[in-house]
Amino acid sequence: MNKILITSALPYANGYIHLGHLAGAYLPADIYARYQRLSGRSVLYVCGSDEHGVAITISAEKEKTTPEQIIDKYHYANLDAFQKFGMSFDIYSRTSLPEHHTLALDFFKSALEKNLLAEKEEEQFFDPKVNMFLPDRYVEGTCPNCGYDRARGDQCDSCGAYYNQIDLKNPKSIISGQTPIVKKTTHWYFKFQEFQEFLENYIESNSHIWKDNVLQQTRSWLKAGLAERAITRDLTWGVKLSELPELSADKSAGKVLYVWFDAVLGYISATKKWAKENLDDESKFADWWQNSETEYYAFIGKDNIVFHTLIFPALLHFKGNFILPKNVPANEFLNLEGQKFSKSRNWSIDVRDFLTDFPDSNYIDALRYSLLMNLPEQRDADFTWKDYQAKNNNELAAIFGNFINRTSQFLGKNFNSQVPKIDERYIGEWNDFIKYLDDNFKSSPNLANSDNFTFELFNDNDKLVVLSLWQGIEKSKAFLNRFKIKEAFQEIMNISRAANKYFNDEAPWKTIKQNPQETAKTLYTSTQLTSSLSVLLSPVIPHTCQIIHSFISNNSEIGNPNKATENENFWDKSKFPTLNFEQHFEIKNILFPFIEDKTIELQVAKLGNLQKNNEPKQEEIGVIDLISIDDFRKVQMKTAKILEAEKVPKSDKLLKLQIEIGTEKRQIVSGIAKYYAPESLVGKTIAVVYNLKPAKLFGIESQGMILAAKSADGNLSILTTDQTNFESGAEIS
Ligand code: B3M
Ligand code: ZN
Repeated sequence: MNKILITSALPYANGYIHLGHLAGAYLPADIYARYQRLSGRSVLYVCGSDEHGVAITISAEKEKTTPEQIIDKYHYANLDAFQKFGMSFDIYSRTSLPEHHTLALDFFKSALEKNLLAEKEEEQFFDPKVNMFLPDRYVEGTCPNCGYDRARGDQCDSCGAYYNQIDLKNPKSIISGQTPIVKKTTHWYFKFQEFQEFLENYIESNSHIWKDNVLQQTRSWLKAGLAERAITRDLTWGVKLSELPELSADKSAGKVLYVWFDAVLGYISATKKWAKENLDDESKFADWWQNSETEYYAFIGKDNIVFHTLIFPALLHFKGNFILPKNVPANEFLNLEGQKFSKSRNWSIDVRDFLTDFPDSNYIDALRYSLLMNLPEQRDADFTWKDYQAKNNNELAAIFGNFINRTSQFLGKNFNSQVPKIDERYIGEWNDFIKYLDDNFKSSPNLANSDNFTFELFNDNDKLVVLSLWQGIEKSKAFLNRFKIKEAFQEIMNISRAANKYFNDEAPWKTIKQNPQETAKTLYTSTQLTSSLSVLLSPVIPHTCQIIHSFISNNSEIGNPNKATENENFWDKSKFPTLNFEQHFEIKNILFPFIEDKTIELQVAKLGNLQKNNEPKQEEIGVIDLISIDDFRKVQMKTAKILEAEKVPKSDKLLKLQIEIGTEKRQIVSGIAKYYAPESLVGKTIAVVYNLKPAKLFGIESQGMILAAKSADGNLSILTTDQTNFESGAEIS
């Protein structure tokens, strides 16, 4: 199978992403996606913001603003944080897009046509003071199951029970604080029970590969028996049923789809958007979702399990021709310094705050690494700053970085920073030894040994280190196939350990005096190990590996989306020697500088501290209003490349530009038509305001703004980068 479809749970655009989220559904999926791309598979990694649901309308009410403003604020902030953290999404979409609404309503319509929906009158809490029904989280009370006194309308956070809202004891409206009355309303129910047998078969046919925690929850739902579930709500925000002409207006008025019904379909609408933007053909989404050659993996946190193992599969199944998740590798929760993440107690680390304090890529990669090594794969895990420091200092710096910097420094002193030229037969022996291992031990890499292989040039150290390389690669693959991502990369780190030991045992600083040929071989091997490790660790520390690739002109990738290198298996190739003799090899940076105690202490002190820094006062000098650096930072600017430009019909001022910002594509409408011929703009690297709210100009959507200067005499010049081929997506500050 060569097509791997990966999704991560769509985060609500209702709050900033924190480290707990990363460890749950994002980092593992990104590592997996990068690994699969590096292994030569065709990967599509899809995510986006979940922009409906009552949590968002409640936030809007609390912040006295609109749901649109809430979702814009968090969508762009989270997208930016994800990009800086190194998430390699092929697309990060939004469920508020009209295309998504169309798709979700189409599923609803099909369910109606297939007689899978039942219309039922039911009793619901209603808040007479604000004249609205109170869905789900709009009401709090005492759990009918365990007595927890802050249970939500439909679910108890303490015991996990789901119940009928009106069974909640001592209900209170969270809007008015008053006790709601019970009133009748009509909703559509999905006949979930009709899928009981189908889902049982689906789950059991996958049970040998799914994680225990996922199976347990799913089976207990099946055991209790699936029941009808309401899939509409009385709300004004969401996918409105009134957009569906098939329903009579009086029935659909004031009704929206239940957020979970549309959210899971967000994966599909995002894929459609990707297909339209990248292949110019929306229907090509089917190559992924309606293709039995695709393996689909849905990464989520443990609170989303049944929505992905039962509800989503039921929807995919009834609609017809869709593939189902082959695995749903749900993680448990990450704690922070021994306690649950809590925004209200400021016991949290938002990714954007981390990035403000640690903007350099080595810190970001160290975060990825320490989160990985603490992934809550089997049970809840804990992130501590001390551990972050230890993982950076004792592992990334002391093992991986140290080996590479030693190799590079020794090469600088003794080999003119070039990969040493050695006896070709040594390379041949390396290749043959790998083939021997591949032929004999692939199914049991643990047992691999060199007993039956005849060496001519390899000494014991060479044998050991090449065996470690091979074993690390084979074992990592086996673990990754079972979604044991932490273990997979412990194996890769073991290669680093073996490489360090190799360098020590070979002691090139000694051999250089008596046996320079031996030294050359040691250093050749060490440069090759560096090169291999920079491929194998790319999924975890992509920024650093990209730097190494460029320093040593490695013709490799870091697992970013790149259709041009599809089918190239960099993972397996890194078993073999690939570097050229005398190619330049020089690592110019300390890859992972030490993190001092005081840096960490400062961060720990921030936790639980509810005092926000006062905004610096604005000073006034003359007529210029001075702004603080924080004000300036609110405007995010990035470099962008112009891919296409055309005149907007019937306007003599506007040009419509298609631009690329890193991996993202956008359209901007700009009032520069009088100053630039469209074709003269293509290929330029320009500056754009990245977090500007989209607007429509002449009915055309513009997603951002181009920076341009206008002189007193009315001349206009767009700002371009000084270096002509400067990359797009770079921060401007
Ligand atoms: N937005 C819940 C969450 O963020 C929800 C996931 C949707 S996945 C389709 O935890
Ligand atoms: Zn309870």
